Amino acid sequence: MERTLIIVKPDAVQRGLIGEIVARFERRGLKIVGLKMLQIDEPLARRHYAVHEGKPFFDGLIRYITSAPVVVMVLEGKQAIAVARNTMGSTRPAEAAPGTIRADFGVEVGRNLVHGSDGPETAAYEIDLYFKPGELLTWDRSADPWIME
Ligand code: DAT
Ligand code: MG
Repeated sequence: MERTLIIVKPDAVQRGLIGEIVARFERRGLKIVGLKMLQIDEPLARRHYAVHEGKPFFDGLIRYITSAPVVVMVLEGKQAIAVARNTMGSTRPAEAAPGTIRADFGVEVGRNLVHGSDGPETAAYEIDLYFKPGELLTWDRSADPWIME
């Protein structure tokens, strides 16, 4: 089992797409084990996007992610990181596959609606940024045998 950190970004919250986006991950079969709404402040944004520091889009990225509330959640499942990433679609919505969140709701890389961890180490780092261990739930979902063999 893997866990991944998802952020429903400020543009998606402002556009009233929280439910739509959460539903897509839920329907896919990923299990929600943590979920909350918050507004990311600049220090947290800088820690989250530390790997992008110094890139030309960094300042705009920090302004964007701190500009309004977000919904953060931890999803669990087999290959949860890859499954969440392909539910989201490519970083650039214009190049994302139809049916993905970024393609269905976005056009620009700077307003791409959703974040998902890109690997196991990143996921562990990012989950720790937003959730205390006690905020993540271990629970049996009755639909699990109908989603996973
Ligand atoms: P992803 O969010 O798909 O993991 P990433 O980690 O490469 O993509 O970049 C983080 C975010 O930074 C991305 O969601 C949008 C923004 N970004 C990336 N490349 C960019 C670029 N060339 N111009 C503007 N924003 C960019
Ligand atoms: Mg990334």
